[in-house]
Amino acid sequence: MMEELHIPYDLKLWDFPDLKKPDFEKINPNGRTPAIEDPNTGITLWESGAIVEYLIETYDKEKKFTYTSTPEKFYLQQWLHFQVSGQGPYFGQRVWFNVYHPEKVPSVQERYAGEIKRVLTVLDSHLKTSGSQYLVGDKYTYADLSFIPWNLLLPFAMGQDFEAELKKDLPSYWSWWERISQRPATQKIKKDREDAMAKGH
Ligand SMILES: N[C@@H](CCC(=O)N[C@@H](CS)C(=O)NCC(=O)O)C(=O)O
Repeated sequence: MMEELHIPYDLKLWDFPDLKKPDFEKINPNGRTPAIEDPNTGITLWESGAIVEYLIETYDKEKKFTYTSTPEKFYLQQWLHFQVSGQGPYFGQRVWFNVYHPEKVPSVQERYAGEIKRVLTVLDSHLKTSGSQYLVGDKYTYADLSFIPWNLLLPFAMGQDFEAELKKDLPSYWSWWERISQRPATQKIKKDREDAMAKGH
């Protein structure tokens, strides 16, 4: 969101064990990323959905990535809530049980793999039915954007062949994903994240 809005920012990377220590818990008592500190307003904020809404309301003065009309503004909230409660947790649990959990539990790994495909199928059928290029109306908004960080991790969460499967099975989703993932702001954060992961973060 900050890249799209051209808001200058410093990115501070935290390693997982440090998130549950006092230095980070002062920023987010829930000990999870993302969180922001905005020196322009003095606000400290956590929960990705609240951060996105704050950035839009504070910095998107031209309403480039949002709507103020009804019902569009509520549809934006609907997709953001779906991302936060539907996409984020399922994708996150898949990564946890695939990569970090001390035992392999195939039925649990399959459960979250199935949920990932189901969540993406919801996006696909909406895009197919609406015939629109974006989730709400014909404008790229914070609703589309909110799905990017987890989607970029799909090859890591689901394996390298998964994107070919999506291209075949969910064509409306796939053309939407190509459209939004090719944006310069998305490419920039993708590279930043790959560089951070290569350095062991
Ligand atoms: N509902 C939160 C979820 C945050 C979340 O799960 N963050 C993960 C990012 S990978 C995290 O910090 N995990 C590390 C941990 O739980 O220790 C949001 O949307 O901001």
